Amino acid sequence: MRTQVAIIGAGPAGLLLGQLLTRAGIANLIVERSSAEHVLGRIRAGVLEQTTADLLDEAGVGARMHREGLVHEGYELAFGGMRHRIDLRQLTGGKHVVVYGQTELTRDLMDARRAAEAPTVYEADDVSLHDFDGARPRIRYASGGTTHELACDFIAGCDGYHGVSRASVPAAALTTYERVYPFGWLGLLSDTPPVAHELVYANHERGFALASMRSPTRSRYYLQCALDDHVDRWSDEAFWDELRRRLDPAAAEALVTGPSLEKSIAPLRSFVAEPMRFGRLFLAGDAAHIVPPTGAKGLNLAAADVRTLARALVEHYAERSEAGLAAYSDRCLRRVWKASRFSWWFTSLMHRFPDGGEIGHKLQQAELDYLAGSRAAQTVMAENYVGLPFEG
Ligand code: FAS
Ligand code: PHB
Repeated sequence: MRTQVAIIGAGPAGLLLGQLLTRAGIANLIVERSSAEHVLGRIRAGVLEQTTADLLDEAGVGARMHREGLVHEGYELAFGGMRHRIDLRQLTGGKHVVVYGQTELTRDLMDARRAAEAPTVYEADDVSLHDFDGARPRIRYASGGTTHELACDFIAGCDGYHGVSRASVPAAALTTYERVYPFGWLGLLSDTPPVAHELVYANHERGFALASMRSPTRSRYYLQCALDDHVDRWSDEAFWDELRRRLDPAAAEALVTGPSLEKSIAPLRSFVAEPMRFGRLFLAGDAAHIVPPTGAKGLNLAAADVRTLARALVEHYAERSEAGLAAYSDRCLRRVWKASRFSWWFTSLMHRFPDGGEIGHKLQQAELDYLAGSRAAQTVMAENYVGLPFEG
């Protein structure tokens, strides 16, 4: 078997890359370890930068996002019992974000791929990468009890943090940077109306909380929890009680509770692998970098990588130019490191650090108090939250 681009992973990065390549007439095949249902069952990101929304339009999959997504022109910071709004539109000269769940974005991409009859192998086992440092890369995988080999021109490693792509790169060729945070996020999804029209990020002495949403009738909440915590220890009632304690009084009063549709704990880390290219293997999305979800950057960085890679591959095939492929890693990493910094800063500002002591909380309160009163500080925060402009 042969294709032009072999894509490993059918998460947002792999599916979005596949969609952009298919629309450009570049043959591609996606191999995915899990079933499509399992991929859709993972509840993850909720906020799209405008550049990500624009890319979905470019990929021809933005229609439902425009119908069902929620345009948010600001969000609120809750601390000291009060809420302070960050006016994204005013502070960034008109920009906003779109609240649209990763699950729905993934569903739209799967539907588009099916409609284009582009090949996807789900529940592929034992995926392995070969000869990507040469001119004739290949991947192997097992499906339906048979081992398949796929020759290709390029391999896109879109298989996330635990995937096989980055793991296939010789250790000596890779430099990794990692910071593991001393807490996780306990997330809950419920068919209840959100506590507010916009997202509320809460800094509380008991720990961080986030009130997000998926629609006017579906809410997504997060509580900072201990690294050794377990989701089975949290009844719905215990979750709601703790959330009320951490939200400001107005939000706690407005909180509508109900049965959880999903509850899970995610660890938080900052991780970057350099470079993101190895011969004819290109890493994109979580395969190359992880950010703490506080800044809502993970999914948006994956989309930014894919935008850069798709353009470079189109340039290679249509114009026989290698410039985009040569610049891919450096171009992506400049954006990745800026988003990593913002995500680290926002996480450090909003969470209770076990070894931070009382002074840690006091310093956070001082920064939040400064932020609430400084247009300059709010502008810096808003520019990063809506997503920095692309270079070139
Ligand atoms: P993904 O991990 O989404 O997709 C990789 C795909 O590759 C998966 O489908 C996997 O099954 C497949 N795969 C792995 N190994 C393979 C192999 N050997 N062979 C074939 N396929 C393989 N971001 C936010 O902005 N906000 C959030 O609130 C948020 N919450 C998150 C919660 C969790 C638990 C996690 C893990 C991430 C969260 N993220 C969040 C980040 C998340 O949204 C990612 O940034 C986004 O999924 C990145 O997409 P991909 O790079 O496609 O990686
Ligand atoms: C979400 O709704 O899942 C979400 C929103 C904003 C964040 C993180 C997660 O910063």
